[in-house]
Amino acid sequence: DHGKPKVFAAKRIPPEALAYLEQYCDVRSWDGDGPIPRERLLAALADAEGLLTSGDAIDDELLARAPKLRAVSTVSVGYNHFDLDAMRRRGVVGTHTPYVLDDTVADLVLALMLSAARRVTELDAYVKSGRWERGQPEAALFGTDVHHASLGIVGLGRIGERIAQRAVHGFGMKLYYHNRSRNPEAEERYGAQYVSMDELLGESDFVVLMTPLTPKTERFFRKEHFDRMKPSAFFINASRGRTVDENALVEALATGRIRGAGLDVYEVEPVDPSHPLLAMPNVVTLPHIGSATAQTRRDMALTAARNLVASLRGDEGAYVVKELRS
Ligand code: 8YV
Repeated sequence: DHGKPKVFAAKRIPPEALAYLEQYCDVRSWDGDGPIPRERLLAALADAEGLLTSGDAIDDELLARAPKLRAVSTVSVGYNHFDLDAMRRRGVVGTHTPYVLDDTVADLVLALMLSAARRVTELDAYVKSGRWERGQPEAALFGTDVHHASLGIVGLGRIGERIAQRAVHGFGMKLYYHNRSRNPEAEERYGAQYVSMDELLGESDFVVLMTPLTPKTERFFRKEHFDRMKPSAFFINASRGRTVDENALVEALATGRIRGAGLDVYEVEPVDPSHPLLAMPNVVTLPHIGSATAQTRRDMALTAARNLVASLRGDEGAYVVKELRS
């Protein structure tokens, strides 16, 4: 492998992606179960020029132990694990995997909305536990309609637009959104109404968080936001758990301040089995699987491999994160 840049793959990737990477790079991989221990990762980077990761913190500590590192490619669209200032200071390129997962995540958000509203997980347990003894389930187990309800998307970006397409064209929903900046295409295409956060919270039967996790969005959704929501409303989060004050979410659900929730992400992951959210029948809990279909995870890994090779070769076409674009 003389002359090929040394790269370290800190997570297992599908064979197609590994084969692509090995065409152009001298690849070493972590092949253990679960995330690579931090010290093993730092030691593995001593002579690496490229790193493929999906969540390891790329910070001063790591960069100091990787003197030859030029490019980091994350197999994710979110890159809150990138310390952008540290990477910029050392001239390290960071890339991510937008677009390939937009529809898969949007499907999962609709699954969370439908499951929470129609009480799918609760009623699945009802049937499987033998409690369905006679006739129709009683009215106390009835759910909430999704069709023609109102949807408020906080963070209407690429994934948000795919959610809007499903909600508006598939379920006839009325769409509100709140963003840092306007999204005229979505307003045109889906009749999305740009409203204040207050108005979105007061009008929406479903509130969907789809913002990236940044210093500005860390725990931005708090008690005051839940207090503004309709008591019949559902809260859906498939972006990052740390965009919400999770204690405020627990309190809003425990006090009946909101009707229910559908969650794919949590402040700490994996979520602790004793976490109060897991004991709430009106909360649908999934293990951060928004993009986790075989096809999409293969596409993400291939995109990440291509990003890494392009970054190391100075080729065009890598999805460099916007804050690190030259
Ligand atoms: C990733 C995700 O699989 O793409 C993202 O940002 O949240 C998921 O698709 C996850 O981040 C990997 O750790």
